[in-house]
Amino acid sequence: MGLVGPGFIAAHHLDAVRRLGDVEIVGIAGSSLDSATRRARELNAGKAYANYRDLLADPAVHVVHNTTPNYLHREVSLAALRAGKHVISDKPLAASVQEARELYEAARDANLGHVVTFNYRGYPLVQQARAMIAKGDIGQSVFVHGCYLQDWLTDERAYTWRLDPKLGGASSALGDIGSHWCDLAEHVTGARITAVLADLQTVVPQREGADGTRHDITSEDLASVLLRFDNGVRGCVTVGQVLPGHKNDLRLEVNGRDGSLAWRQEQPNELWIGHHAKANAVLTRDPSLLDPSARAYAHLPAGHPEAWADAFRNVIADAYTWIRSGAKPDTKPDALPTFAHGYRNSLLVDAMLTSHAAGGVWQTVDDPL
Ligand code: SOE
Repeated sequence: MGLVGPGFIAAHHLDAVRRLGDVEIVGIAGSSLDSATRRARELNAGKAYANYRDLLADPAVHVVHNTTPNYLHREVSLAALRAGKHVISDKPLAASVQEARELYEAARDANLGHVVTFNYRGYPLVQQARAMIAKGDIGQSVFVHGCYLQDWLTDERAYTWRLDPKLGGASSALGDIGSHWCDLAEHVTGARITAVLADLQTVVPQREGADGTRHDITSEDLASVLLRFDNGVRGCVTVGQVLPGHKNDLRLEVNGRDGSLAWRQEQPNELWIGHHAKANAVLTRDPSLLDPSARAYAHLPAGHPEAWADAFRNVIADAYTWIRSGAKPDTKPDALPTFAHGYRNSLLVDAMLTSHAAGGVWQTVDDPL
């Protein structure tokens, strides 16, 4: 494999690949040979390329991990596909719906592996919830709700390229982490969001970069969204990155006519099971108690501190399983998120932005897939 964009999330991609133990890390490309050389040494990531095109030209590289900033996702992933490389891209797939559609169609037509790392699918108890809902354990789903709350942007001196529409795309909180929640909600329930009503806010309208530059912020750092799913299911989600005390607090709850399931990323080894006519229960990540699809992801003992990294590893493992099987539509592991899911996700976020821009009205979600 080769990696382009050796920033924050690159270390997690490389860690996940190392956990597989059977994928060679050939090298990395960054914004310059100097930065690639420094990061290749820091990350123990093979050789450094002067630019990503040199990496794509290397016949030893068969799979490209795209961990560049959002505005470079289209350019790098498209070039990689055209060079005949399988692509594993961090989310979001692209900085806009138009770019996401172009990448999805290029990947679909290229017969290559194309993955977007919606890594929260990789937790065993997320797959357990998916399996239980699919088996009818909680009856017909009625309500899907939750949140994804963080506080790393609370301080107005916190500034990142994600907040610059030219670099991060038009959305911030929704595109960065609301995307994870929406992907998980659809994946776990098997239902699809058909309409959204969004109320967005920029709590911190001005920020000061590390260099003292003042930035006017136009993207949302707080969002409340009503959801309508197909088959009549309703939902709501709150997403924010300026909420003190919440570090990486993704929560998903599904209420059915016969029971409820709730999972929190900050307590990933527990799945709460609610009942109206008998005692509630908490399922722990004990492989002997799990559905086979969940047990396959339970590599580490329950409560192990590396649950986040192990979940990331699971998605990357499925990606290489798919690539090694020829990356055909019928050989894709069920839980593996592809460019199709990345494109779908961009349509959801775009509909939320459109809903809010129209004053907070119900906005249907295009469903071309
Ligand atoms: C910042 O919000 C961030 O690093 C996201 O970009 C990741 O996708 C998420 O998994 C954790 O938080």
